[in-house]
Amino acid sequence: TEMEGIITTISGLKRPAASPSVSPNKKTNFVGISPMKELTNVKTPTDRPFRVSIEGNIGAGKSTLINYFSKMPGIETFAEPIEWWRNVQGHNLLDLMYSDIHEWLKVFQSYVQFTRLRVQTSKPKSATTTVQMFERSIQNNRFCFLEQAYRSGYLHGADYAVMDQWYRWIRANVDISLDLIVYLRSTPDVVYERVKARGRPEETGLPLQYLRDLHDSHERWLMTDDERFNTIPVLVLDADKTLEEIVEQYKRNENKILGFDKKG
Ligand code: D5M
Ligand code: MG
Repeated sequence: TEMEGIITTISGLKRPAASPSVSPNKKTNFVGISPMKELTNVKTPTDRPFRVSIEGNIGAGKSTLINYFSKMPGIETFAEPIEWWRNVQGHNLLDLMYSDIHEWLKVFQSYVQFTRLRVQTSKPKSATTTVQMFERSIQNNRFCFLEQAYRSGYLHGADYAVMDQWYRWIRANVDISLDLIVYLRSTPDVVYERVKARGRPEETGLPLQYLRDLHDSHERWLMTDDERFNTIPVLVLDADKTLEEIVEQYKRNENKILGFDKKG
């Protein structure tokens, strides 16, 4: 059936609007600053394209999904700007980060946030653009990687606080809203094998534990009903399957992924 392969379907569509006052004593998934929903000055334009972000662990199949949809008319796809990270005026920031994470994660986080903001605020290239599809998001950077970095002790509380302040200002003043998150949910051992097989030079020596932590971080962010962590609807797909089966899931869920279910 159409539902096969979906663990949870659009878990957040009917969530009530978040109350701006959240008790500070309420149990939190987050170690540091709770990502409370804030009042924003930004009104999401009703005529902008449907914005969907593809999320998941390293090696989960995000690029495969992006490639699959990139050939369709009206859909603009934005692969992760990894080439920007590899060449910042000649510096390979991705490589520096993996070779000395304590030293380089800070500036890497800061640069990733900047590049994601640039990508996510792209004006539609044409009047016929109905969907903008992103490989990861500025929300991912804030609630997944930054959170993990702080939790793992790679970031000082002060670094974390500065990044959080930036994020809050951006959210309050720029339209970074997303309509849907597609979460390619995987098992760390499975993606570990894929990452090894892919053999991206910067990622050689990436420990399984890092992928486990990153997995937990995605789970805390997306597999929760607590609207302080995520207010965006989530479609969960099983990314442990073979590549062919994963593409089948994309096909079966095409209308949801492209927002056609919501219209009309
Ligand atoms: O690969 C994207 C690569 O970039 C992977 O090595 C993870 C890394 N990445 C992406 N965003 C961040 C942040 N914010 N912090 C640290 N590392 C990051 P992919 O296979 O597309 O997942
Ligand atoms: Mg990728």
